[in-house]
Amino acid sequence: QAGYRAWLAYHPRMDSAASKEESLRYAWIASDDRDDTVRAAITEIVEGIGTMYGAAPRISATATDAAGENGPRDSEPNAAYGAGPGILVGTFAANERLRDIFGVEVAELGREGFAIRAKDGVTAIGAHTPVGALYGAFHLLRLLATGIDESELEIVERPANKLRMINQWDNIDGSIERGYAGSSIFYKDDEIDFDPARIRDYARLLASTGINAIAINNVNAHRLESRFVTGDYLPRIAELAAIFRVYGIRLLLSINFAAPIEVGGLPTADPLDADVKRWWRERAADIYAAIPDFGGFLVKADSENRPGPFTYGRGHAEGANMLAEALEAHGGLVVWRCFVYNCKQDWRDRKTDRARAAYDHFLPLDGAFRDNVVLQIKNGPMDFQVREPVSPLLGAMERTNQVVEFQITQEYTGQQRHLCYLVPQWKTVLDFETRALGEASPVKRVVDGSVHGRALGGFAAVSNIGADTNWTGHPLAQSNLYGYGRLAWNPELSAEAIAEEWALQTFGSNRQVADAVVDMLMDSLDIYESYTAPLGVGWMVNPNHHYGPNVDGYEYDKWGTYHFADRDGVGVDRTVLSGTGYAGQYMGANAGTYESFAECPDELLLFFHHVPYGHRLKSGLTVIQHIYDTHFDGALRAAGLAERWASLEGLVPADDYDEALARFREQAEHAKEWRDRINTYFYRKSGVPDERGRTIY
Ligand code: BDP
Repeated sequence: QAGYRAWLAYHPRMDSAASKEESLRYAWIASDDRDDTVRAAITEIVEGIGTMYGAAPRISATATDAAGENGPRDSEPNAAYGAGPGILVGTFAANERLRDIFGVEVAELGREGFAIRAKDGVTAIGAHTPVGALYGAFHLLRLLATGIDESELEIVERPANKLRMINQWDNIDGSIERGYAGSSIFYKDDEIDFDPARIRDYARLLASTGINAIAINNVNAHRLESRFVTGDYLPRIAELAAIFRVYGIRLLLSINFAAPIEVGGLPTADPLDADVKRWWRERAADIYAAIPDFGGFLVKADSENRPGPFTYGRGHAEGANMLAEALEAHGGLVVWRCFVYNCKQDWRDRKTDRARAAYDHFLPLDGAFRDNVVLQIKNGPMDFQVREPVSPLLGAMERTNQVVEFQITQEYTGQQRHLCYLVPQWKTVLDFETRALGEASPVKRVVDGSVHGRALGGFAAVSNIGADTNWTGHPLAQSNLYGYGRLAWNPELSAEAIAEEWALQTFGSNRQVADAVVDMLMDSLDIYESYTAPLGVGWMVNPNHHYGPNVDGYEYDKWGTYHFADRDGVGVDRTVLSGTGYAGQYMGANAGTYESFAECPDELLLFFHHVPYGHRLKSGLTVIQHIYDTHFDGALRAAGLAERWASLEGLVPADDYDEALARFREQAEHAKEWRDRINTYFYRKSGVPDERGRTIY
């Protein structure tokens, strides 16, 4: 099936004559490196160029071989090397020829960067490390697949972020928490059970975008998953780590904070208890014996009924530091999540505000965490809604490593049945000016470490893949996984440029297809937002599974997710003056902007303020009319997506076409349901008719 190859499809170039000519430019490929990662790079290039141009480069002997120093090594004759145009790939240390070509600039590349230079017929990809060379290979293939095949190239790239991580929410029973693309590719029936070829293909997809870390089990680690840190499971986990290692991806495990009790038979999991500390040190030693480059632990503690240090009257710093000490000697990290809030709060207590929780819990701990601890902070203060303000915790801690956490899996954004390209949302977050240090402290600079001079930082995100042949269910949802990796590597890339890269690589170089797909992707977030919860208020979804409209589904529940709609108005008063005080958590002028009724941006108005239905937005519309208009409009535009997709029949692979068309049709129907439920609800509450006289049931 077409979707399986995703953006590594390496479609044949359209014009076969031109294609033939191009292939002559890559007659051979050579490297003096012999490790698995550079070999993987070579394999990828051979396959990619072979499929795109119809003629694969010959794996040639190298410069050194040609000089006869090492004797014949590969079966290929030496004559190919240097004789015509070809590709050199590898590390500077191993390849004298690459050192000659690149000279002095190479120092800037860091551990994961690469340089590409095409000149005089030779395309050279050089890096300090094998994984840098691999990233360079994928980059060259991306350029070729998107139609950039200059005979002269001069490229230097290095990732903006150190940590570029994926979190799998996969459970050992084979299910995936918030997974919308089939069952797990890692587990089945309470066993670690995988097809190595599929894991390798996942690693290729991830590495091609620059992902360098993966936590392979759900942050909610339960009984069997708690045992992952013990000997029983380590051999299989080590096999997984070995596959990912070739692609420069370090493996992490989500741990259960209570594992010393549940697995270790200790009476306590108190982080200050000597036996508990020893138990974790022993686990770390076992893990590193099996997986020498193990990445570390991802921890969800004291959150949504998961155990944590609070049970013992200890704080998050004490909990995280205890684990960090166990991993430190081995070079491991503790990635500690800040998604900590009281999930049993009461709507009658208007001073308890879930939005405040991460900041209230963690800000006082700034500077208290060890150097190998990274805090993982969700992009917004609530939970991956289509629209939320940016978490005020990002940037507020000056002496603490932080990564931003996104959700690629579309839990609240249509569950991969609706189209919702999330890259524009992530861009909004990354470009948000935190004002941590005056005017030049956007989130992207906070998490890359540069604002506060932190050595460690980056991105984490919840994966959207499963065992479905096309990985993501909705074929176009692949763009979110691709886009996440690309942004983690370079947050300056535009959402549109990423969409275009993705479309060209995935569907081939037909411009009509690429343009249509890019336009649909770029419209999709706004369309989705239009027919769902309005103006930043969020949460009007069915409880538990979170799919489909249910305006009051969570309204009188304990989860702290309210809209407070009554006959007069709607929205949550989070001001300092009269509300929960959340607006005051922002730095500098941001606090005032959100506090003020007049200055608060329209799209977040109901997140910060409880306003009358007749309140006039900056757009000129009243709140109630905005709700009606966006919902009518959103449903129409959702139907339009189905039509736009239908215009591509015969131009995209049939499997993808059918799979997506069925989903677009469902989306169009479902958007009408959203429209009618939301509009009817607010019409009944407010009694205000639609100015434009449309029927509201
Ligand atoms: C929420 C999900 C829940 C996760 C939680 C988390 O509904 O399944 O466990 O996030 O991030 O979005 O821990």
